[in-house]
Amino acid sequence: MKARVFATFAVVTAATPGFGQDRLNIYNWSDYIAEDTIEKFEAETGIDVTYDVYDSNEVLEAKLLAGSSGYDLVVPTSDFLRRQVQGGIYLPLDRSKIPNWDNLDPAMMEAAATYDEGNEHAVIYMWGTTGVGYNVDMVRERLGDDAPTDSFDLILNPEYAEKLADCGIAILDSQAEVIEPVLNYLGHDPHTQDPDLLEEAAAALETILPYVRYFHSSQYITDLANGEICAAMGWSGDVFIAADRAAEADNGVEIAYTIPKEGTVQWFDMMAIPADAPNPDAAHAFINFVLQPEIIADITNYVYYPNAVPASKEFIEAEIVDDPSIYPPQEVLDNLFPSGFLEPRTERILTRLWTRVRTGQ
Ligand code: N2P
Repeated sequence: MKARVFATFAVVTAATPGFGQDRLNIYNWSDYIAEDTIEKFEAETGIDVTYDVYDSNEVLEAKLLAGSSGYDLVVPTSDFLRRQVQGGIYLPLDRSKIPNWDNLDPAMMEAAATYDEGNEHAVIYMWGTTGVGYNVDMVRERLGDDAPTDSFDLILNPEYAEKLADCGIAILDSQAEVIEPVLNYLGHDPHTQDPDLLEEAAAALETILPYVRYFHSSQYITDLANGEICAAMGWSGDVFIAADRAAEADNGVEIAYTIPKEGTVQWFDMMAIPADAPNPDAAHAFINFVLQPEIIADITNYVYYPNAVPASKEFIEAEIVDDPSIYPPQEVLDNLFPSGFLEPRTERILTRLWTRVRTGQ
C-alpha cells in the first residue's frame, strides 16, 4: 500500500510542469540547433524540453524584462547580454555543474568577458558575422561580373541597390544590429555615440529605402533559397542555410555569403539562465551537454555557425571548417570589430531614428 502511494506521488510530481528538474524551457534563435540535439539531450537526461524560438534580441529582451518568462535557458547576443547582466536578470553560473566548461576556447571566452565580467553568467553558444548574402546569378545579370559582392556596397550604395530593387533586397530588422555595420561602412567608428553620425547612418539607410523590399530577421533565409530576393544584409550561418536549402531543392538558385571587405561586426550568442528560471539545474545540464565536442559540432554542421569549442573541429565537415567566411582566418578576423554597447541616451536617439527609417519604408 505504502509503495503504491509513493508511486502515485512520484508520477504526479513528474507531470507537474515547472517543478522538479525534469523539465527545461529553452528560448533560442530560430534555425539555430541541429535536428536531433534536443532529442539526444532528452534521451540522455530524461529531461523534457520545451523549445521556443525568436529572431530578435529586442523580442527576447522584452520578454525577459517583463519577468516570469518561464524560460530556463536563453541565448542573447553579447551586446544585449551586457546590459541584461547589469540589470541583474541572470543567474551566476555554477561551474561545478558544467565540467565541459574546460572545452571552451579561453581566448574567445576572454573576448566574451567584455560583455560579462569574469564569464560569470554566460557561455558562448555560436558566433558569427553580419554580412552580405546574395543570389550569384541574379546579381551578375543586373550588375555584371564587376558587381561589388565583396562589400556592403552591394546593398548600401544606392547606385547598386537601385539595380537590385526589382529582384529584392532584405535588411535585418534590428536597429542595434544594423547601425554598427552601416557606421563602419561609412568610415566611422561603429561604436560612436555621436548623434550626428547616427543621423548620417540613418540618412544613408533612407537613401536606399526605395530599393529595400523589407526589414525582417529570418524571412530572408527562405526567400534567398527560393530566389524571391537577391540580396540580404544577414547573419553568416543563416545565409549558408539558405544556400543549403536551395541546393536541396535543386532549384538552380546559387547563394553566396561575403564578409564585407570594409569589415563588419563579430558577435557572440551566449547561453544564459534567467534569474527566475524554474529549472536552473536542467539548464546547467543542457549547457554542459551542448559543450561536448561532438554535440556542438553537430549543431555547427547543421546551422553553419562556428562555435567556441576547438575540439569540435575534427567533427565538423571540411566544407564548413575550411570555409573562410565561416571560420575566418586571422587576417579577416583582424578586420572585424566586436559588437559594442549603446549608452541609454544613444539608445533613445537610435530608436527614434530607426522608427523614422522603418516608417518611411
Ligand atoms: C540564427 C541567427 C542567430 C544570429 N538563425 C543572430 N545573433
